[in-house]
Amino acid sequence: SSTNATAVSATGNHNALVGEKHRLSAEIERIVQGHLKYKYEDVSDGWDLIHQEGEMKVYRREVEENGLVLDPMKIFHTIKGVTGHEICHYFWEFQYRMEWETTLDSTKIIEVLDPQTVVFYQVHKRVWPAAQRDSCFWSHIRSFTSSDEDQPTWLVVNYTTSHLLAPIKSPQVRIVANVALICETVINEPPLNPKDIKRENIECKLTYVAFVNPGGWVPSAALRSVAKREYPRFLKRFSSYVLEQTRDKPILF
Ligand code: H15
Repeated sequence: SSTNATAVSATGNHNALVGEKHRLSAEIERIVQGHLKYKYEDVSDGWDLIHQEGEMKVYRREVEENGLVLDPMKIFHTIKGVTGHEICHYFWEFQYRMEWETTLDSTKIIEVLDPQTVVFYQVHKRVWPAAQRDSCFWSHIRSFTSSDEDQPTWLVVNYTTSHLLAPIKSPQVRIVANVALICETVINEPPLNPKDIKRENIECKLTYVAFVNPGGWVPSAALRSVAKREYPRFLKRFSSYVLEQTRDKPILF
């Protein structure tokens, strides 16, 4: 249940119209394009496959800066029976967050920038022996169609931002992150009439990338073992949540 999920009344931005420019438009464009380019970077060099389970492959690149672990993560997964639109819908929409997230104490929307972009403030569960963490990030959802494919690609990007409604209050430590979920929909053995496409004909190929700076100090070994356990756990739980939510609903292309 979403007892800890509070929506601040669709805040001050009365100009939240589709396509409308706002103070974060240029940054969002730059970060989104960066992810799309990076998505095709291959994982053979410098990346370690740290977990594999069914269709899911979890890669990590070990990076440390001043003794702080900043390991980028890259996960590939294929989920049968759902579309990329459905996966991104349940990942982006505030109302479902507390139903699949197990690593949060609370989540709220503190600003609506446009119909595809909101600012979240989240308090994270203490998963390691250190100060509690929080995060403040814009979250943007979009779809686009490249010429050689009929199904659109869907993507959600979560990117740390500062906000007047989310001041840093020590001893709480702020997580800095740049996370993207990119989804492509594949239709297998497409029936002649698109109306006849069944869930058994579709699958979603997803890429989840995370650049996370946990802030403060965290022991490297502890953080790495938490990450190795928690990322696959999140993707398994989230994908079964989406399967369960969509099972008896019409397909959202
Ligand atoms: O992506 C995930 N969750 C979303 C929606 O809640 C938020 C996330 C984000 C986190 C921090 C800052 C900005 C945005 O995108 C699923 C996250 C699964 C995390 C698995 C736990 C890993 C523990 C080690 C890293 C600590 C930082 C948490 C990401």
